[in-house]
Amino acid sequence: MNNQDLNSKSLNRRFPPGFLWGTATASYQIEGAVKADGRGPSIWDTYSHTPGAVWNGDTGDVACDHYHRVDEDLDLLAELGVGAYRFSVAWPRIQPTGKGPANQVGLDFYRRLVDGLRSRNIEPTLTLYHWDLPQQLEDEGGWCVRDTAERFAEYVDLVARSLGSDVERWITLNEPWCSSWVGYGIGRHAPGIQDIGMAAAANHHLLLAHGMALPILRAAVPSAKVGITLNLGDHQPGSEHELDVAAARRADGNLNRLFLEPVFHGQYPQDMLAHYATSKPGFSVVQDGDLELISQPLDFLGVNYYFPSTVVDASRAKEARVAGYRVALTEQFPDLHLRSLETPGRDRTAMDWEIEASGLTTLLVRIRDEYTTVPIYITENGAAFDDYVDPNGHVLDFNRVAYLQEHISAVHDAIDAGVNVQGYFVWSLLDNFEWSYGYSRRFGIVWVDFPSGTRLTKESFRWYRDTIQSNTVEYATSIGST
Ligand code: IFM
Repeated sequence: MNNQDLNSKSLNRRFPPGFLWGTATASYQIEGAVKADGRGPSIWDTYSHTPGAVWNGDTGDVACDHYHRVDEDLDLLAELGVGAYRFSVAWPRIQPTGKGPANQVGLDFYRRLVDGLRSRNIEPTLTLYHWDLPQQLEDEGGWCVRDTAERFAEYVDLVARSLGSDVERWITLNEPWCSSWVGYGIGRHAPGIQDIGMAAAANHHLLLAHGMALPILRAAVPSAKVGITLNLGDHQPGSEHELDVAAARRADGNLNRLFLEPVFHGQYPQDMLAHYATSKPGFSVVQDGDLELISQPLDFLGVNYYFPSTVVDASRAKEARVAGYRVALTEQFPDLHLRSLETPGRDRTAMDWEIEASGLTTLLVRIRDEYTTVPIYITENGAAFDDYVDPNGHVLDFNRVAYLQEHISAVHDAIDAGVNVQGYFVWSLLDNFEWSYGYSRRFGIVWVDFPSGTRLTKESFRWYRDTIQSNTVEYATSIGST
């Protein structure tokens, strides 16, 4: 198709009645108050206070001070008009050392949040683990040891009994790939360990924790809708060369199939088991019965999508350069023996992530075809840009509006293709602590002035509010003329 074949048309696309619109945050990224009311230290407190670990030496000590501004943030959610809010519970607020009885004051905070949501007709969607492992458990081996999965199950029981049926949806884990491979494999997240064998063991123990939590949640809250949130991507080979196709398959194995296959098919992918066979302890930690636990039925799958990837085999970087790509000089995971390509002409976010919404549609269709037909919620999608408050006091983040519009349209494309997507959550409500990037990357649809904590709604907030109200997304697309 050439340019003359293209007609630009504006379409309004309606979402199914009851489609759930939401927004998401996570405890360590917004709460602050790290020493308040008996909260214990987490691995992210330790990591962020390690010199050189986080940009500018930023920490989550204060963050958005959400712990003290929860009512103001609830009012923002009401103004936005969302049907659901996804937040996470900080394990060290509930069990300061990761074990033992519940710290009631910690539970009270989340009770107040849940009640505040319900009184505003917003459905709570609760993530039980968004990376803030109690430091004490890390000192005893962290996710590399089986015991942490057992401790997680006990913690889940405490939270489930306390908040019970007032929480609509329960998400066991957020992005276990990041906890395991980024936290233990390359050390760019807490606890900052660089050991591929430990990362593989953490991968399994995180999924085991998910599996152990499921019957506990179902027993404590029979009405609970329970799922897991995975960060997934669409990996394309830079060419049809068999080495590049194999490289894309390895990248897909590490990010996607190491999680989707055990959760939905009760097995780890054979090619990945072979790939990590010499990394110890690695997947040798898997015990009889674990995969049965991990693959118990779910009520939904949470999908976090941000960007697609194009890769070639590391040995073919030169050919890719000749073909016009910019090629990464190094890779996060040398053992995968691949190089990422920058697709010429594709825009990028402030995270340097390529913007390509069709990757989300491709991914969703593939999940339906290869893994599951349970309802899917896009539990995170959004973008960081170099926002600023203009002289009139506005944040006119039209680039974020465009990003959201394209990606919500891509979700609609998936629904049109028959994928059972039932909701979408923007990441994130607030600018917040973006892990090793500290406060240098802003994902919020609400600006946060970090020195004062003042909130200011951005243009994207108003655009998303209108989208929710109309239950449609308007977008300009190029459609081939016939
Ligand atoms: O900020 C994170 C979030 O905690 C997990 N998913 C990706 C987001 C953007 O990097």
